[in-house]
Amino acid sequence: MQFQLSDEHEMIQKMVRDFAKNEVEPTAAKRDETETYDPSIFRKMAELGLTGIPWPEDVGGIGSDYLAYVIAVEELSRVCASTGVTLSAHTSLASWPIYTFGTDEQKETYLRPLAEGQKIGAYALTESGSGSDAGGMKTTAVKAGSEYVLNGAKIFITNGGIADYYIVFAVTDQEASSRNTTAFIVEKETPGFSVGKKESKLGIRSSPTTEIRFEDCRIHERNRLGQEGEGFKIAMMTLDGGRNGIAAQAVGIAQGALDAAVDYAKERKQFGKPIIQQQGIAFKLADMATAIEASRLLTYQAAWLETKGLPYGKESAMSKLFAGDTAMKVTTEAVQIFGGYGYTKDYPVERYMRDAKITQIYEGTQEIQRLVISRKLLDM
Ligand code: COS
Repeated sequence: MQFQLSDEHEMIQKMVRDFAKNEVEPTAAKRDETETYDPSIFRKMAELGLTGIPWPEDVGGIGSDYLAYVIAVEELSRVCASTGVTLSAHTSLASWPIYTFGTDEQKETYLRPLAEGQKIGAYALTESGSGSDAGGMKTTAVKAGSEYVLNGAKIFITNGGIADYYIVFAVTDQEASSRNTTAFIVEKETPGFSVGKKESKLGIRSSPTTEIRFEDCRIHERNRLGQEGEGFKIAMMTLDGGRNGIAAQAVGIAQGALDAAVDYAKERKQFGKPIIQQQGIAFKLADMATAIEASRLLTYQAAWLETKGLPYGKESAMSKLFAGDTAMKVTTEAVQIFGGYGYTKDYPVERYMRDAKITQIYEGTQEIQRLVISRKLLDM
């Protein structure tokens, strides 16, 4: 066992930290306020190779691993959680299933441009009537010759509207159980595909979240991902890794809030001395730092397991559960340390607190993570 990052991981960490500081942080508050997605940031991430971190070079990636990927999401989220989730959904939710289940042709046609960052990816599972009960989806895909005709709508799609390719799950056999679901790669230009309502959100406001619709949307069978009926398993396996990306986002948000709180506590004086010299504040900071470190270790461990080809579903549910709760607690404490100033937009901690909340909800609520963990424990 060793707890040291390799030279390659340290190099990626430094590169993303510098990039985040210089290119992402300066506009983070403004983009949050105006709910604006900035495509130039994704383009710059592509130039640095961040859009294809874990994929081999022969499919357009940089040949690194899942640990490097979560480090990148963490460092981006430390200054801007919206940018963190843009990369996380693109990598874990869209590129991963193509890398894992795609044919050689699908990898060449879709994974390569995603990995190289010429295209953006998204994942479409949730519907208005099926959130936690993902198997209850109603979107259908009916076979017609060599095509499938998709009808229905998906909601809360991260990268909605900005994505070029969507991994879409639809019921292919309505007579069978709702599990009889199939996955498809849908291009945004496909007739019958459209982007619906854009959500106005509490946090991650510069990451677009939209509805997407399918009206007699014809998808050729060469764009079916995996086998017919294999979609629910693909959806679940994709989320196993995606959850660790969200854990990394939560670690980054919490670290960003702690950094701000430490700096503030060193400067701010009350009762004639810096507040950091007061035990109530110093101990709060100690608890925050300890919870963040534990979250980081869980997250890096799950990424390491995935890189080694070992089971990681339970561990990534644990990392998201613990890191998400930590992010919420730490950011709330950071606002408390800033006092009244923390409640204003003059400081970044209120943004961190708003951004943290979603890490307890998306890619499976904390309740779903407990379900996944307990089922693994009880072998159910
Ligand atoms: N990997 C591989 N296969 C999996 C799996 C996983 N992680 N999880 C479930 N499966 C398989 C099961 O093995 C089962 O296969 P069989 O039908 O061959 O036995 C099938 O999928 C159905 O599994 P299960 O019975 O556990 O399904 P449930 O309806 O009970 O749902 C939960 C399981 C609740 C865990 C699932 O619906 C879930 O994760 N919900 C949350 C969805 C979510 O995270 N949404 C956010 C979307 S992104 S913002």
